[in-house]
Amino acid sequence: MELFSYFRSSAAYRVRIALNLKQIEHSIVPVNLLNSEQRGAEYMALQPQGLVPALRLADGRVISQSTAILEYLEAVFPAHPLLPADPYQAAQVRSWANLIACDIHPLDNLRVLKYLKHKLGVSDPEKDSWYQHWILEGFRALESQLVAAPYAAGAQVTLAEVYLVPQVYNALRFNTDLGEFPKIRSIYAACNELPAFQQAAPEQQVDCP
Ligand SMILES: N[C@@H](CCC(=O)N[C@@H](CS)C(=O)NCC(=O)O)C(=O)O
Repeated sequence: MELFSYFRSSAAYRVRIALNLKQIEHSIVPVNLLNSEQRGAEYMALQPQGLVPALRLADGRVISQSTAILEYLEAVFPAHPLLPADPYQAAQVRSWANLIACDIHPLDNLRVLKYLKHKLGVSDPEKDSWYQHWILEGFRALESQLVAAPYAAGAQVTLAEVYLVPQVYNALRFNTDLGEFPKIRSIYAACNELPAFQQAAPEQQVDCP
């Protein structure tokens, strides 16, 4: 299978982590967001929203939306499960993943930041403040719920880390002060000790300059 990815896309980063954790053979096809390749006719034919990631299966079928891709991988490759067996704990993990995927990430997406800057005339410092605001608000709610022993839900790496690590990476890239989040910082550090996370990092991607 092929993952259409951009090295700094946190939605693609989620899928790269899961592919590595599940040890699924795949190749990465870079889509350069800064050159607007995601809006080119070739890519739009695969993913009509013009967003990465998209996963092309060996038979040519395509899945878009990182959450749908992750659910597909979990269903087809159940080894190295990314959800706890207990239904309540699984719901908690999904809740944390959704907090990031639905309530933080879309507000800080490239197209939103471009709209703020180019259509609404927001200055760079104001744009950065917007970016950090939504991360801090989401992380405050998340921090109070996490177990962090050593991972979000306990001893098992789950979808919580698949969503959290890319979001923390982005927060740090935009100089967000994470001092008030000791659990989030320790989970991030613990995950970055694992080869699956190390190999999925933006710096390891073929399209990283
Ligand atoms: N909900 C989508 C979000 C995908 C998304 O926002 N991708 C970003 C990169 S993280 C993107 O392609 N942005 C291109 C743009 O904004 O033009 C998913 O989870 O796959």
